Amino acid sequence: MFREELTELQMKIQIRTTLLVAGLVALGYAGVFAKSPVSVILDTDIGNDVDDVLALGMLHALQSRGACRLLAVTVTKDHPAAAALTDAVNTFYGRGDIPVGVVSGGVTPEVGKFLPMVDQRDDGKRRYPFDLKKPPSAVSLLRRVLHNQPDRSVVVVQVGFSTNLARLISSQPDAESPLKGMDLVRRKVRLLSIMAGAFRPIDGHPRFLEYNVVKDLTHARKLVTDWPTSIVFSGFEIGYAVRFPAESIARDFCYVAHHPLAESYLLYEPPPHHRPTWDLTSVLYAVYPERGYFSLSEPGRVTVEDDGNTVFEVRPDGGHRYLILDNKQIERVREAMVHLASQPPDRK
Ligand SMILES: [Ca+2]
Repeated sequence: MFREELTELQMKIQIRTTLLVAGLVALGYAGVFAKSPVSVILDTDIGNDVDDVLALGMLHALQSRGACRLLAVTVTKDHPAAAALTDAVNTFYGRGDIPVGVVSGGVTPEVGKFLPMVDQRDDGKRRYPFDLKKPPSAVSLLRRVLHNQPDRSVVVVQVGFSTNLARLISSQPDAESPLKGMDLVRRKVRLLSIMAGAFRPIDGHPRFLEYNVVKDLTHARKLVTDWPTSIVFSGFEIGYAVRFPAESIARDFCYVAHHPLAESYLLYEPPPHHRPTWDLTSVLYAVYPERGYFSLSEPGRVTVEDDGNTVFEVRPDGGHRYLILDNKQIERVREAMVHLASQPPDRK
């Protein structure tokens, strides 16, 4: 039948049917690719290098995009302003209710280059408001949060020292959970995405002692040996190969007069400085493992030697892998990080 011969009614029916089918196809298409948000816990030494602050900002952008849910942040830098700045950044992104836990007897108690900015005031008002009172211990908070999550659902991102997570797997049943820490992690955690170690030569040096490992060597060795889930390592060489462009700090964060990410960056090292993106890589992999930003090594086991050197041995049954990057991926990763780190908070 020719189109001109259709009655008006037939035309309407045909159009509505076409729209209905197109709608159902679109829904089905979206359904195939829809993914529920990744539940993330960030464990960070925020206050030492500045990549932790950018990594936290990225997690907020990813949460705004529905890609993840930040359940808690635990801190391994043993200075009170580290938790305060974490809460201030969370508050900046409209999520000051995310719980923050702190280490006791941890390493790097010095205040560092940018934590003091959390106490700045403009005309008597806090530049970066926060309302953190007395934060709980990191291990208690980790136990509480994990206990309340569905089994095998949580991705832990560790971008500092191993103090909190090594203590977590040694923890005993308590008011937060009837499980021992090891069993709690085995039951609730799906993956540990960790910035630690080095798996390729750095500037020609085959043996490179990476900061996160050597600063708390005892707990790093314990974690790498005993942690009961898969671990994906972002070695020093990965973030070292992807520099955050100083131009982005100057250009992309100006949507507010004072931005905690940009200000931390500038206080850490004045421009023009293209900071390596170590901690950001572990966040990007944790939330978007399937997007090809990184390649993965074969499965194997990492061991931490007495001096902190990390050695990877291929083993088909090993639960450890490390990230690999080629030149094309470097550009994609950098672009994703720039967009995510500089994404404005949700409008309320
Ligand atoms: Ca860090």
